[in-house]
Amino acid sequence: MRIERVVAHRCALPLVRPFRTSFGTEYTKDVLLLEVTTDLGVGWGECVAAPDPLYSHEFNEAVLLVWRDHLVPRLMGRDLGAEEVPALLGPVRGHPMARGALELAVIDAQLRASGESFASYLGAVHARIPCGVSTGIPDDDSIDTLVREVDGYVAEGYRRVKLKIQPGWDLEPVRVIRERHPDIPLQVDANQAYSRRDIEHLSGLDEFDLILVEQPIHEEDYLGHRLLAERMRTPVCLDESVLSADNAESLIDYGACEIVNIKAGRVGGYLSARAIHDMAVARGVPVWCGGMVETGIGRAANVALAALPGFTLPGDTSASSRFFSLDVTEPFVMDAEGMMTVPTGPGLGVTPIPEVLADLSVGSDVLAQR
Ligand code: NPG
Repeated sequence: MRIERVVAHRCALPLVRPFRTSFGTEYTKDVLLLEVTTDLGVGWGECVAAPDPLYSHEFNEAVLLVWRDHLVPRLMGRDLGAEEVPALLGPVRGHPMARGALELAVIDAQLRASGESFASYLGAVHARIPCGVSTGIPDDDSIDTLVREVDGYVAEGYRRVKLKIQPGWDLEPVRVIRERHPDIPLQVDANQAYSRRDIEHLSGLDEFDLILVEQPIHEEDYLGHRLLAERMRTPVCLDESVLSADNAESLIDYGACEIVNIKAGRVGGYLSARAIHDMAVARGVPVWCGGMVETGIGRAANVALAALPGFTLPGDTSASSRFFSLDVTEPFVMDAEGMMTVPTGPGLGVTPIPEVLADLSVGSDVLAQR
């Protein structure tokens, strides 16, 4: 397969409600969709970077530059298969979200041409996956607002709820939600908002029967997470700290985490994500599929990944309607049982709807052309 043209589409999707975390608030989803045209056909990828480097160091303008000057040139002008992409991009350090999106688009092009689905290519074993939902911190800091939002998700049928926490917004909101929904599988995510000094305080979460506490402490503080894991009954899960299969294995062996959140963008793509999954399965460590407010392109890929056998916990794999009234693809829908169907069509099984893409696009850049 030869790459002939690479175009980045800059899109802005209004969110149905602001999404607030300990690192910022998003009102729109400003996303880069990558269209790779090859001699076999087109493939799509989605980059999970944001406009600002708040969740990680990556951000959209930097991604465009890294694609154009460092990553795409390594793939142009050669006959390649998708499996060669990680090695070809390997010499470039860092920028996992940029490389993951490019890899995804190349895989998609290859699979569309061969007729195989992305799920089958990854080794998926489930036709449907359970849907979890992530709730932001309410804009008005009101527990009543959180309660209304969570009640709505539970009524819709979500199988698991994740609450965002930060200092000053933790034990109380979690207590209220737990009392209203005694049986709902519940977990919390701090996005690194705490430190080792908060271990005793965080242990107060133990009484709420949570599935896990996600990335409570700074991503580089492995000892802090280990000390917390030793102190808490609730399993400690890592997100931002996990960058590759090797580092995930180290973190598990070190005792810094008992569960792993796998986000393909954060770890450099779906092949790396699958390698982390395989390592975790071999060690009996549960994994789940994280979300980064993806459009239908990234959501399709996540749903396929979440259908691998080791994804034993529900992921942040909500319906498109959780974030968007208008998605770039056909929307992903949750059924009455709180499940979502894994796409079976060639490649990702979905493509941007041209008119919708045109409506949501705020510009595009031709990054390479032969
Ligand atoms: O369901 O797609 C989703 C969002 C899940 O909470 C979620 N993602 O820290 O995990 C996170 C958070 C996030 C969103 C991080 C956007 C970065 C960007």
